[in-house]
Amino acid sequence: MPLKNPSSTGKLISFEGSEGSGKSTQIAHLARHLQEAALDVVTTREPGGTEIGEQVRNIIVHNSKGDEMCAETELLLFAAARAQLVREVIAPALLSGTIVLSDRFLDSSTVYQGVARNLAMGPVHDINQFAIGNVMPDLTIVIDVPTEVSLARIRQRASDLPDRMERENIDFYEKVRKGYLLLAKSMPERLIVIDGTQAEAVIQKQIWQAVQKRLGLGTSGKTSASTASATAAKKPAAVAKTKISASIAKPAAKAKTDATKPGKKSIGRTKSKTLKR
Ligand code: ATM
Repeated sequence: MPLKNPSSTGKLISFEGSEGSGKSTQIAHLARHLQEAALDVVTTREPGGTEIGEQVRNIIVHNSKGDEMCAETELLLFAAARAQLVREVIAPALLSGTIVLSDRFLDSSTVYQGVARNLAMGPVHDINQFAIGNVMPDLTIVIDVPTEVSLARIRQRASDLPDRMERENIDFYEKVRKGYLLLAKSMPERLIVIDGTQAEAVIQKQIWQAVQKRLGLGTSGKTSASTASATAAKKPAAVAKTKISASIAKPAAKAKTDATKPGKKSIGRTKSKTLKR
C-alpha cells in the first residue's frame, strides 16, 4: 500500500542547501506564514525528526572518530533515519492535510553522498526510493550561498570547535553547491533556487510567493506576506556564477518523474568523512 494516497491532502516542502545557508531561519518564517493562513504545519529535520532518527543523527554527526565512517555507511544511515521519518511523521501528517516543512530530505543524499562523496548514483537513487516510498516533496526550496559565505557562517557558528571545522574542506562544499544547482536545473518543476545572500526579509518574501504560486497555499484567508518585504533592508548581492557542466543532470523530460536516477557525474571523489556541524 502506498504511503501517500489520494486522501493525503497535505503538502511536503523540503528545504535544501549548504550548511549556513539560512534554511532553519526561513523554515520558521514560512511556518509562521502558513499558520497565519490558518493551515496546519509540522516542521521536521533530517537526519532526525523521530527518536530513532535523532539517535542515527548522533551516530553520523557527532561521531568523534569521524574519519572511520565510510560513505556507504553514511548513505545507509541517512536513509534509515529518512525511512523512519516518512512513516512515523510525514505520511501521517500528509494524510491529515498538514503542511510538512522538512529541513533536508532525499536531495541531501543525492548531493552530499552521490555528488560530493562520489557514490554511484544508481544505488543512491534506489536506496533513497526505498526509504521514501512514494512520498516525494511537492516543492523543494534550495537556498544557495557562495561556498565562502557558507564556510564563513559555519566557522562562526562552530567557533568553539575549531578542530572539527578544520576538517571541512572547501572542495567538498563547492561540490555540494554545484550539485544542488545542477539538480535544480534538471528538475525545475520541483526545485527552486533562492539567492541566500539577499536580506532575510527578501528571501522570506520570495519563498512565500513561490509557495503560494506553486502550491496554491495561503492564497485565501489571512496571510502576512504583504508585510514580509517591509523590512527588507539591504540590496541583494548577486549569486556568484557557477559553471555547471553536463554532469549529473538528466534530460529535463526524464527528470520530471525522478530526481535521483543514475546519471553521469563529472565531479571527483573526496575523502570520506563524517559530517559535522
Ligand atoms: P544539518 O546541518 O542541515 O542538520 O545536516 C547535517 C549534515 O548532514 C549536513 N552536513 N554537513 N556538512 C548535511 C548532511 N546530510 C547528508 O550528508 N546527507 C543526507 O541525506 C542528509 C539528510 C544530511
